[in-house]
Amino acid sequence: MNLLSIQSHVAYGHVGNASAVFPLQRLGVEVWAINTVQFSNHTGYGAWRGQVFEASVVGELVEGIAERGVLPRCDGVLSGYMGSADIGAAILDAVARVKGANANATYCCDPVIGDVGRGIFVRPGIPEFMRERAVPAAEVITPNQFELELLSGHAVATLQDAIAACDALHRQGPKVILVTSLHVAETPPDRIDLLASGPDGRFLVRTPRLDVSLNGAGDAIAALFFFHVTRTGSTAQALSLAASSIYGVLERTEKAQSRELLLVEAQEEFVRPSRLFSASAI
Ligand code: PXL
Repeated sequence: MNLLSIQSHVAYGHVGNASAVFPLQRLGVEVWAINTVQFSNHTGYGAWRGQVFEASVVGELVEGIAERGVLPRCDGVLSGYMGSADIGAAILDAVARVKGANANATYCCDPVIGDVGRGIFVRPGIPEFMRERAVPAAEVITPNQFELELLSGHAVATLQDAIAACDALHRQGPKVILVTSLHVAETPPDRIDLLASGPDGRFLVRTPRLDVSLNGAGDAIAALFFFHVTRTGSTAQALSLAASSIYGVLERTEKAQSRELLLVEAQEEFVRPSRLFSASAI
């Protein structure tokens, strides 16, 4: 499988492409990585150095890849943290270009906007861009609970609310939705839910809640879910495998009390998760 991944990059630690690329490679994917920003570290530290790239860089790199004649072999595009709405537009141009070369290619948009507790952490214009342009262009989206609420305009307090919010987003285009972390009335305090909704149904995975405060887990889970759903065509299986792999990485990260995901140390989790959580139909 060949995937074009257009995301942020950090020199130190694991968010954006620095979180998504290695798990995909470990699973045998050829990743064509285009970086939208290059920062020293993720923005969750409060301070960072580096730059947001010009939007034209994305188009230029896609053009260079196209000149190699390989775009028809691109199976999908994955996007995450966009840096600016201009970059978002360049990403959608790249998606259109890939789909023009391979009609079977799909687009997975991780609508990175913010998180419960932290609020919005992207530049002004990005939330609107995600809602109005990126989500309608995507076959697969992977919002967290905060992003699900913001994109759908539905408050999500119960599982039924989450399902209604997903249905509202399905009506805008995406066939498959993964809600990467959900804590609703039904969720026991020591658990975390992941909800996936696709043509084969709606599924839930409930895992123990770990005591970690991290950035970048959503980026890795989006990449894993997109890979597995593309490979298997099964929303249920993709949810189970992506959730299990991330759980294994997070458990290892918690044990080590690391502030960054231990993606490299826990790499076996991508291939053979040490604990398999199966997805229940809901
Ligand atoms: O995990 C999302 C993300 C991606 N890219 C950068 C970030 C963050 C979250 O903090 O700072 C640069």
